[in-house]
Amino acid sequence: MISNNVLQIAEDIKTMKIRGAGAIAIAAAEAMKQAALTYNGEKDSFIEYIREVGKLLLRTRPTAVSLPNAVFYILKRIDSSSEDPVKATISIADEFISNVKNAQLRIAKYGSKLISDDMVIMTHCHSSAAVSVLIEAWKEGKRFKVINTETRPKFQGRVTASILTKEGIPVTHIPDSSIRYHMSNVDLVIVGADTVTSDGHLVNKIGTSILALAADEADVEFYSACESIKFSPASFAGGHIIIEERSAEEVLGEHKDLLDKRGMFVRNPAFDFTPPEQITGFITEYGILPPRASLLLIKYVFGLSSGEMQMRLLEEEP
Ligand code: RI2
Repeated sequence: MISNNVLQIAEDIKTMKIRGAGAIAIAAAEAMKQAALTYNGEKDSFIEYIREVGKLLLRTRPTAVSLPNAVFYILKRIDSSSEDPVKATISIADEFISNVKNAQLRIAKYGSKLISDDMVIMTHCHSSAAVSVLIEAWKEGKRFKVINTETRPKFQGRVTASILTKEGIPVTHIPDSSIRYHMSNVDLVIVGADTVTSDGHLVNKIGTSILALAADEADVEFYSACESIKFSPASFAGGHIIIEERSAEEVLGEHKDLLDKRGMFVRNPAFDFTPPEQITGFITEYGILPPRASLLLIKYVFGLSSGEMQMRLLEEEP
């Protein structure tokens, strides 16, 4: 039986109490570590148990690849470790979490090089990677302004506005629908990433593709700040990216009685695709890569066969 603290982390990811592609990967690794720490079954059954925990985590949210990448990082290494699998899970999970945190620090440094004084930088939703770039540049003494979208329907832009203003960074908070209106005043766009495919498509919070389109039209550079765990090895093996479709209630808020009207439908996809042609680069812990280098990064970090391995486990019945 899966322990309560592990079930709780899975529930928190599902309900978006823990959110953001990086944060859910770290939470998944932490859940697997907790599963090992609280395991009291037969030694021989542990591998089966930890795979079940992995599958439970994989079912929480479908789009951000950082989550399966966290789970597979741990499962793959337990299989090849000579250490006792319970102990190995704990140390591998710690290693994963520390790698992600180091990656975030490096991304902040690389990204900050793109920023100079007096720039106006637009961002969307709340991405801890994008925010860390802005904060690093500010701490280095650069002085710029940020325009940030509120990001309906869950308003994660408010989190961004609150973090940036706490650092002293001036923020203009705008409705998503005014992105194109403001683009003529913008010098640079930096967003996060939930998934990057092997051919360089960016999957990120719904509305990102509108931002990229408007930036392209206005000849503004568009970057996505993302750790290598946001790149999808499965996309190279023919895996499809599933776009999470969320509830109608989230869109309607206090007007959910509208749902009772005949002929009334609501759609609420949480992410969209931005094509590589509209992306200037990905700010990763390995440097700033053009979208066409995505497959190279996947090969370097995961190995080309990892996509098929991931897909096999994903296809297994729970
Ligand atoms: P970091 C978020 O998704 C946003 O789409 C954001 O750009 C992305 O995760 C990456 O976030 P959600 O969890 O890892 O709010 O950069 O649906 O924090």
